[in-house]
Amino acid sequence: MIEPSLTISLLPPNPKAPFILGPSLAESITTAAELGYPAIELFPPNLAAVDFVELDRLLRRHQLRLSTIGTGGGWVTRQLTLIDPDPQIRRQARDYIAEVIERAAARGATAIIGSMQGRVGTRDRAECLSLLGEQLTDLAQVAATCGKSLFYEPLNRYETDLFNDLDSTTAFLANGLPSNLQILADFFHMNIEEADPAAALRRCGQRVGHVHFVDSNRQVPGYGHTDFAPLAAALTQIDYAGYLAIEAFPLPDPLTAARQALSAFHTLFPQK
Ligand code: LER
Ligand code: MN
Repeated sequence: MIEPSLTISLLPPNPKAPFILGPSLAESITTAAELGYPAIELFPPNLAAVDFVELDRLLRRHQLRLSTIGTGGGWVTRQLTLIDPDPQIRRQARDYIAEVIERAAARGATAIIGSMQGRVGTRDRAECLSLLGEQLTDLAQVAATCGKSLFYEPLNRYETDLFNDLDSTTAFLANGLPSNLQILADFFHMNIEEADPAAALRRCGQRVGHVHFVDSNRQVPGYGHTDFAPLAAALTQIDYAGYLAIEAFPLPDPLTAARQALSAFHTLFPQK
């Protein structure tokens, strides 16, 4: 089954960051449940910022699931990346993501690696890819021990020079990396990088593990110019059965954005 999930950031509110609700966990979870969302995606600045006892209590009380936890806080607040030239920083990045994987898995959720992948810049690309491959293999093993996948997200060219589209990411992962590494297809990045986003989804097939459901301008679906019907058809065709997480700017305001995204979701995937 394809289901929507609403992003909650625990960072101070910022209309330029692609998260709908936050920073109060209690208020955000209550709102997500009242609007009719079945799940949330959490973006914490770090793990100390998450009161997991409170999170579990709120999820239970509102019968919501945790779909995913983003690790980007490790980059935003500590500038940690998996391919940093300094082995100590690489180790800290790995340890942070490993802990997110375990905390997420304890709640049935999956961790996301987005901006913590880093950038090659002026360094040797082969060396950076080798570091990335080693780190992802290690972290995929941590996820496998918890019985979970690990989501790796290709980002547009302005955010990384590692992998920008689904084909190159698939080729990298298929070259000997663990099969529980799945791809997060973010429709905003895909709008910039893919010649034909629906065809790219179809080629990626079962490797698609998670989706960021967002319009061309990073607003919620319906506020940009993406044609979502072919994307929804492609997801159905590949038997996608995961979440569509609304990772978008909270515009014109968080509540309107959350309602609009849910309505766009139900139009594309009518309940049978
Ligand atoms: C994270 O999911 C993402 O899409 C990146 O652009 C970082 O914000
Ligand atoms: Mn994303």
